[in-house]
Amino acid sequence: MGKHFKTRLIGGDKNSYKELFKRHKSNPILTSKDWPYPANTVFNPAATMYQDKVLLLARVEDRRGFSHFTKAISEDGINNWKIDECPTLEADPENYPEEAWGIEDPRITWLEELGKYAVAYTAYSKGGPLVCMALTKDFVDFERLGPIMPPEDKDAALFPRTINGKWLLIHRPIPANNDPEAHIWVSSSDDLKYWGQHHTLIKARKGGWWDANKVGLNAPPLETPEGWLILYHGVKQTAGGAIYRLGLVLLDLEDPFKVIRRSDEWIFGPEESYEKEGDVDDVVFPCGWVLNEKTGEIKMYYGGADTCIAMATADLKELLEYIKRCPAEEK
Ligand code: BMA
Repeated sequence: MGKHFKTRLIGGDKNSYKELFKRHKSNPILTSKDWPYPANTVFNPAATMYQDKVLLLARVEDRRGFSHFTKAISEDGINNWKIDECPTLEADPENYPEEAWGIEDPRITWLEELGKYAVAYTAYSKGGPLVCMALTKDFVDFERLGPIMPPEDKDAALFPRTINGKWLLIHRPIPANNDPEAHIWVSSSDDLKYWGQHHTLIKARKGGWWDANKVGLNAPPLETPEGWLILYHGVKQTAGGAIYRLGLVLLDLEDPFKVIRRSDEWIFGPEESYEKEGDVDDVVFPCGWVLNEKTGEIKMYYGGADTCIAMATADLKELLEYIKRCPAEEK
């Protein structure tokens, strides 16, 4: 039996893959039709628990093509969303010129040590996308820290606690030398504003791989007893366009600069019509997941085809069993 056959996802039938994440039957759970004001699309939401409810910070694109964030709160994370009547966090190009063409793809991390939530997001500057950060206690008032990574850089999220005295940020710079390869990096900081110790963490593969040439973080790192669970996307360029799919990585708990395991196969990809057809076809793009500590259920919130918001659930134990069977990262 080949090496790959030992680690692949096997489903109940001999010819089906196992579904680690199961789509909710009422997907898409939120679309622009649910919005209290006109919007082109709502997608790529950040997610966190806030006052025992699920809070999504959705990316909302207007008809200029610019994005802002609006929060939606629900008790069960599926129904009865209470959506802000107007944008929750808007680009402010007069004071923050890097936000000239909007703000995109937020990721929320609760920072127990500061008693605040950190929102890492992409600002679309005239010099290209870059990473910005804002802090908030209530998702009403936001304290902007400004740009923390220069262009081109996006897909950033903070680890929830300091490790060896440092804050850690995952992000994805794009090389400026026309090199098509974009890898996931990790950097450290004492104060959340000035970053260093830059290190390539997860490299895009090459050739025929589903995650060849371009990878990026999706949901913020999830702390588990086995290590930090990382959800990332790979972008495969095909004759029919790009396909955005998701994979898993496990990082060492006390040294997150070290990859322990990485899935060879994608674990989730565009299959349903709301993932395959929209403003950008063939995209599943989560920016957040929430774990129910009691049941071990993870709710992953994602954008479908850059147009709507969908949700899929997984069992943390199953994800860990799977990733622990995956190959150790080759050096
Ligand atoms: C990425 C990000 C996402 C988007 C995806 C597919 O580069 O900009 O916001 O969902 O492309 O268009």
